[in-house]
Amino acid sequence: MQDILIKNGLIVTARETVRADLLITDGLIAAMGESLDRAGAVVIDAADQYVMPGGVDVHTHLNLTVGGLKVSDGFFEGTAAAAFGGTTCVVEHPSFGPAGCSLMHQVQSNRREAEKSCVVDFGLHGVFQHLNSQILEEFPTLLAEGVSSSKIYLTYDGRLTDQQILTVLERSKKSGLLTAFHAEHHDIIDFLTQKFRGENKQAPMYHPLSRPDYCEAEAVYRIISLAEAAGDVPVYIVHLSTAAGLKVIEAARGRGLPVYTEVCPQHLLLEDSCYEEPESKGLKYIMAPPVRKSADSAALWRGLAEGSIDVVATDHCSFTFADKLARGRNDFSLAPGGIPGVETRLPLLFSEGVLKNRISLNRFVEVVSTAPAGLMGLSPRKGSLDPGGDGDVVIFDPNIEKTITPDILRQNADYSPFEGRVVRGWPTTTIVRGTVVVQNGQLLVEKGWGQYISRHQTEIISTVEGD
Ligand code: DUC
Ligand code: ZN
Repeated sequence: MQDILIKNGLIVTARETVRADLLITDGLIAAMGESLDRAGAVVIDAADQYVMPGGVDVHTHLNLTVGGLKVSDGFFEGTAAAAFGGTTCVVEHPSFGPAGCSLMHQVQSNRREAEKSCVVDFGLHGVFQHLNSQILEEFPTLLAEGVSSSKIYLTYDGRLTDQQILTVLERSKKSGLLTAFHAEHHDIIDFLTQKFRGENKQAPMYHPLSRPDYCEAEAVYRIISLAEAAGDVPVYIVHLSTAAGLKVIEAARGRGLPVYTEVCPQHLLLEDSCYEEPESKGLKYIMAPPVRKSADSAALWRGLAEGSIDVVATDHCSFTFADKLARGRNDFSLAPGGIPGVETRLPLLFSEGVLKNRISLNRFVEVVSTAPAGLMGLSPRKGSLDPGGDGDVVIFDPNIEKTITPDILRQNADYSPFEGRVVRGWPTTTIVRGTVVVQNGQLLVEKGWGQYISRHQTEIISTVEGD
């Protein structure tokens, strides 16, 4: 493997911004300093560009199948899109598996598939869909296999009851596993959806109305209460979307409870008027939780800047507009939920966050790379440019201006929910473990270059008592 020397760039990490060169040897970060030299190294000139730790997206569904419908990308196309967007490691949330399957079932089947296909590194979350003694016995195996977090849904058919959640939380703390939560109140959503159907209110604009903000706030409050009862167990709320939910989280954090949160670009940048786009185009934005109001996005930006929101991930789940139309034209609730986003996360957050002075440049790196790597048990390999870590680097040109359209994106989707938005700042080179994966718009590695990353117990679960 050839050494790589990145010269003349501005190094940006969560901690600092320095003008320096960066040396990668044997796939690992070796040194940062002025006027570095290395015989035989491939030299990349990063003049006028930022050199940052590779993006870490800890919420993707690149391989999801739901209701017999598979997302449009799969691990190869999905991780190629990630690499084009400056992301060097993803952590996939697998779909629910066959009824009654073991906890390891979805992890093992997704790992087999991903190892053949990924072009960036990947980890896997576990997913709970029922609970029994066999599942409880699998907790240590999960961590031993590098799966240090698992998700519980409060909605959908695979949701757990409060009693089951208490059991999982208690056992997770003992076993050193972090529990992530999809926080929506199932019965309210079901009730409102049926009510709208009965009134013939089936256009996309009824999607956010069927999942009001109090559905999220109630679910977040319940999760935090259950975690408190189970012994102040750390919890991670995925895709927070509302000011009401954030308020609950901030109150809990104010009381010292270990509650961590992720937000996605769609909830920072889109407004619920999108559901009224003509010709059923509102279906493009069917996702759960839905796009909210501008007051919600404003609160989420504030939380991100102040630190009560820890991570920006994507919930990338690339159902095509064609599939959404085919199923949801006459009833929004039948359209598959999810949007593409893994490729546009860094440009959108830089352009809308840093350039609009909502977050600093170092906070940008923190929320797209360093914090998710730490919370999800990927550091010190991922998320920094510290010597000894993986040589995962994105070179990012802050002056490239692009208008987002599906044609300029690598992702295998027939639309982008951010279509028409002009952004400044785009990745030009993506390096994974010291190998250039994307440069000058070309994918330079074969399918399967990405490696499975065995994640360790996350740094926020410190009170392991053994299992
Ligand atoms: N919500 C979505 O919109 N898609 C995938 C999973 C989810 O919870
Ligand atoms: Zn998701």
